Amino acid sequence: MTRLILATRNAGKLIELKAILADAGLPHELVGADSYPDIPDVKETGVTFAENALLKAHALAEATGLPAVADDSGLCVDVLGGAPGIFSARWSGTHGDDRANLDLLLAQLADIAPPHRAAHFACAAALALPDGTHRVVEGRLEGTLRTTPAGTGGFGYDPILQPDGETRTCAELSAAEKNAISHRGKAFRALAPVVAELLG
Ligand code: ITT
Repeated sequence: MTRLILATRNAGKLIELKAILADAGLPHELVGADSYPDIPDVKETGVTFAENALLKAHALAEATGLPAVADDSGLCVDVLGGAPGIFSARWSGTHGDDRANLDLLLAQLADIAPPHRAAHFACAAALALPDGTHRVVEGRLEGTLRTTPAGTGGFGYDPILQPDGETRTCAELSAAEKNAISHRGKAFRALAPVVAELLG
């Protein structure tokens, strides 16, 4: 069975990726980057989700000699011109402090009324092979930002993003419900046939 490395150190993402790729029927052994603790973190120097996803996937494929998939994702708020965008994980200054990131965003939007709180999650999903071959695809989840968090599921900004057509936030959906409509679900379901084509 071909081993496929999932180039993420975000525990919430890793859980979603494993479920999405397993549901897509990929016959590969899926291993998180934490199985390779000696590999240094990749600097996310790209200016788009696609560039950063490719940086992460290539770095891990080169370091391990195995095919790697990565995502770069974030929340894009219309009234902020698409921010936090690629800075979503470190919006408050501390990388990965989900609660501080969410609180800062809510404070910044405190005076913005519901009709102007449109936002979307975006995800670029990349596959890189040790020989340098790569592919990247993208997915989105459109919605509106709540004024107060609700729900305990998911991670990151899930408690404040209410998908269009839903009455619940992403953090109030089950894992399967979120994966069925999410930016990450859409991107990795599009990447799965590409993985199958390139890796067999
Ligand atoms: P890796 O780079 O190791 O994968 P990371 O958390 O740094 O982990 P990103 O650079 O892609 O990942 O940043 C993604 C951030 O965007 C994440 O920390 C959340 O704040 C937000 N985000 C992305 N997808 C999300 C989702 O499905 N639900 C809620 N927030 C999400």
